[in-house]
Amino acid sequence: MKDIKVLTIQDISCVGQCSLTVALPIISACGVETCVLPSAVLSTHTAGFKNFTFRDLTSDIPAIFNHWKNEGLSFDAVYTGYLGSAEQIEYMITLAKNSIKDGGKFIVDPAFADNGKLYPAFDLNYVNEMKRLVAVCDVVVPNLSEACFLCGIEYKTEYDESYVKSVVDGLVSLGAKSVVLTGIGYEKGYTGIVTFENGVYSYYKHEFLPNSCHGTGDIYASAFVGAVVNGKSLYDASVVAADFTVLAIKETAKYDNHWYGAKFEPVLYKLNSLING
Ligand code: PXL
Repeated sequence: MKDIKVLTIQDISCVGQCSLTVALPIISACGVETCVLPSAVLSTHTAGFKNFTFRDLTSDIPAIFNHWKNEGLSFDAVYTGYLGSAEQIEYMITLAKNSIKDGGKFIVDPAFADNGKLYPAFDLNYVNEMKRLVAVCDVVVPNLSEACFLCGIEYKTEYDESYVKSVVDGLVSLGAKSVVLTGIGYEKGYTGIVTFENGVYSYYKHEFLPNSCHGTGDIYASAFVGAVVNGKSLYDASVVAADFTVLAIKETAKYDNHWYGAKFEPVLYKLNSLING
């Protein structure tokens, strides 16, 4: 049996169904050990709650890395999401260099923007630093807003395939080896995923659900990581993650007032069969 260990670095939003409270159960449900490094602790996420607390954990990272180094710990995959500061990006670069096993994957969800806007905690300096992380990753998993900020391309809500190709090519020219670009829809009622791997562009079209929920990017990226470490190709993992995210959004629509996150928990048991058939 292969003893697979994934490390994910993201914030703990105590309430909000995003980041670590999503990644930990979802990646674990894929049957792999999930190690965590909290980048920050917030009372809630920042998308709709007011007066949230924020504790940046940047200063804890050197001692944590040092301990892991002394213990000889390394990981089959490292997945970064919402970080606590621009300074943490340098630490993530070091982690990628020193703590991923041979043949392991470094997966980066930039997690700093949506709907063409930066999340409140981030600025253009953070975007610039994130470009350095994209340059060393194996797979970048941005939404269109994040990809446009990273590439310096105007964010559009209506576009064609050549626009999307220019965005993917922009990420590749930053150094990303593979790209999984989420939330790309060309027709009313549909959205989808564009993947780029080994010179090949692919597209998976799926239903667009009108009840948009916060945290679905984290659900998507977590299911994607879980599928990748189970040996799925990037395209197949993208399909698993999209189908799982759709299930979670549909589940959320059954509740009248659940505005701050997506109810992935009732459908979590379906994830393993999406991966293993
Ligand atoms: O889902 C992305 C995310 C993660 N963490 C925090 C957030 C958000 C989105 O707003 O605020 C703290």
